[in-house]
Amino acid sequence: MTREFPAGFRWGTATAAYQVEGSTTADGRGPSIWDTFAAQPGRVLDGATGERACEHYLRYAEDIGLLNELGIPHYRFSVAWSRVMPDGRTIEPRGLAFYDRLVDKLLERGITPMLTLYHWDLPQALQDAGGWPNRDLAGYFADYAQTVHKALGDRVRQWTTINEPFCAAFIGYGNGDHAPGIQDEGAALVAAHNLLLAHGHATRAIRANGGDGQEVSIVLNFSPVLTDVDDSAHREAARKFDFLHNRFFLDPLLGRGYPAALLEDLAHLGTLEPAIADGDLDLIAQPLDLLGVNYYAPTRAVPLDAPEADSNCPLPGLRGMDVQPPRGDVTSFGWEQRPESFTDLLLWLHEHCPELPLVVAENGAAFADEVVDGRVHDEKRVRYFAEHIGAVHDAIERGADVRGYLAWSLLDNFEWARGYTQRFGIVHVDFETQERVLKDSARFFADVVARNGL
Ligand code: IFM
Repeated sequence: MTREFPAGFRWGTATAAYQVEGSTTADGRGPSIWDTFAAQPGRVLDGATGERACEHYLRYAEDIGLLNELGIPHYRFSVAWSRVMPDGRTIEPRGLAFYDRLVDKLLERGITPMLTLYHWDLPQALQDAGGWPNRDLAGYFADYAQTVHKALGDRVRQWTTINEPFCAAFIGYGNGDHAPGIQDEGAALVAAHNLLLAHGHATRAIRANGGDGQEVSIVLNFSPVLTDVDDSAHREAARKFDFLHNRFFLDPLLGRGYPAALLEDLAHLGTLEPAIADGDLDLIAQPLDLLGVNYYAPTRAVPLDAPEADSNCPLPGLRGMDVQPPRGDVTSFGWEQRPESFTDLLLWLHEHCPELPLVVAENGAAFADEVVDGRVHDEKRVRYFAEHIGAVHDAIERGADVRGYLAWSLLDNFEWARGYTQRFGIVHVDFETQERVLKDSARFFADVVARNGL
């Protein structure tokens, strides 16, 4: 029996500019923080960089051909700010022209483009001006958004401002594992606030440009929190992590401001509240058409006896709690596989913001795949997709308003600080020859799309 999804459900795959494009100096592209970071010894595993990546800049037509062959009707991609504006502020028409070609090719093949304006690759020139802790960047981002929207808004209807501001702020400026590699917890909170401001400004700019049927969203990554013990100490540990990971961004977007308890958790850093100017929270709370939801794994939280004790928690400013290792089946990244947490998350979101339709903007898993006789039998990924798409279906049956599911990722690609060691694609990429091979998961996903169900 097919477990069918609602009519019009959006199926697709996703990628991001720095992870797939390569051609990092072509057609006037300026350096981004990821070019700088990856060039620094010891930052990225094996010294990998995005210089070639999947050569999507050159092979985009071939890659769109694969989507077409698989019958996948949506493609989520991101625009590299430093291609369109090499210094973050001055337009480079040749960079913009690439996205023009990409969008036209998608439409020619009957594939709906879903465009993300920012997926972590800040122009280096703007980092030199202070990066996201500098609130002027919110205004520059709005100018960039308006430029891209003016060029493509006649053909692209689905706009996402920012992908996972959590990672851009907390990993980029907090623990420094991502570009620009800064370790400053107080600055990370300010960066996070400014990313939300940037979203608000850009949303307003896109809407001011006008256009029919335009949808504006932001994509947030969520990690539901689990505890072993149901007592007040464990509940408080989980609450702290949940508020910073899952509600720091969501609540202000919904017009509710930062949760009061979270402001208290972070008060000792002394940076967030002074960064919130009059009017900021109204600007951030622009009405959204959709919320993009990225889900990969839950987090297990425990309280610490001594509030100041060392913690492995990677989030800035949290005290008195720690995170535990994953359990059971894990992906090659070491992420716990727990589809029921995905259902719980979607149901919680539906309860927390019932008016806001959800789209799963990323979900997927990395495993060590091999090509054998021209095939990739990635049965673990097939199982992962079956279970997680099933979890989305469960949530819809129980009332969640989920409108789409995008698999991460179309292609194996540059997985940030892990370089090329984590393969998330439904298409295998040989990074030497650039040969693409459809994995079994690509055929499985194509079948789900064709049936609109499992
Ligand atoms: O590859 C990333 C993507 O860029 C953002 N979301 C998580 C993915 C897997 O780590």
